[in-house]
Amino acid sequence: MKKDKILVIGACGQIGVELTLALRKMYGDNNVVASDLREEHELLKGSGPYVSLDVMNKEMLHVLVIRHNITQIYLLAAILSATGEKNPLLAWHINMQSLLNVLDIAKEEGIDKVYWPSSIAVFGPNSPKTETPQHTIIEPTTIYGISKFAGERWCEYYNHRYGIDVRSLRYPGLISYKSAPGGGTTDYAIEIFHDALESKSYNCFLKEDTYLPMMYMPDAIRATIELMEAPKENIKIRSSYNLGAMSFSPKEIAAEIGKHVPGFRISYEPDYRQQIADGWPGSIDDEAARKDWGWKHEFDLEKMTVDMLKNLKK
Ligand code: NAD
Ligand code: AKB
Repeated sequence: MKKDKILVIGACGQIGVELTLALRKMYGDNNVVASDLREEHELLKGSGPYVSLDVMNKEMLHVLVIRHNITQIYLLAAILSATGEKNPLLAWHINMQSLLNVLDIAKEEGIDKVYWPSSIAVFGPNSPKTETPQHTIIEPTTIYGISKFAGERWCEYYNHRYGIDVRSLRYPGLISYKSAPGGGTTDYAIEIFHDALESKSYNCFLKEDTYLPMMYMPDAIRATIELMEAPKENIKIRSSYNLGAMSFSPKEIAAEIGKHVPGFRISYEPDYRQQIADGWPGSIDDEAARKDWGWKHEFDLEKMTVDMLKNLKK
């Protein structure tokens, strides 16, 4: 068992629940402190220490880090793309200040490693649409994307200037069944499974031919852990790594689900999230992640669909 003491901030969210449980398996239950604004998630209850924390309260965060002898911080608290467009100033404030609080405390307390996720939302309408490269035009048009891009620059700055070992991934849309998604544009690809099983029909808020990069949660958790476990010298990119697995449209995922749910029908009623999706890549080139620390995805659309349906039926 490893000696590190980890703090997960935003542990009750879509990624946080699964990541906390995975880290507890690796590092020991008591060595992973889960924290969130919300009440403790059902799946976390009884699995290890839980602290109620507002990451915007820097003093409280600082005390927590000292009191628990924290050596690694995973910052997952954020406002996602769709929710962010409803209150841009709040999204900017939370997404930036949470990161600055964590980076600054990491510097003051000599924290060993920091993890902070970015997103494919850093890309904008002027970036190449297919196989979007690691280094290219980055002109995000959503407040979420703007905050992620600024966050990447801060991560790289703290690494170059203060030597903080901060690591980051540009996650695609993540699909999972254990904890609910938190207000993103890619959430349709989760809702569609629930509605297919409940009512055999889904009304999609994106157009049928909207391609987006996606990933199944087990791949995302493994990528996060592999990135964080990789030797320091392998981590060449200190802003954030492109990360890919699959790319599909609503029409394609509906057809895949239809193979297992006879009679399933999809309809389309695009809303404000269509504009967000239109500015994002359709697929991602993650060559740097594959080369630097050996990233390899396991789940494609077919395999993910089978696994999602099997688990949601339980
Ligand atoms: P989520 O919304 O499901 O979870 C975020 C959690 O943070 C929530 O439990 C929320 O209560 C908590 N939180 C919010 N404000 C807080 C505060 N002030 N103090 C403490 N906790 C607070 O989000 P997620 O999908 O789990 O995403 C986690 C991270 O990964 C975010 O940075 C997000 O931008 C990034 N990301 C997610 C996806 C995805 O598809 N889920 C894709 C790309 C990037
Ligand atoms: C969102 O849709 O906002 C997230 C993301 C891709 O960052 N799922």
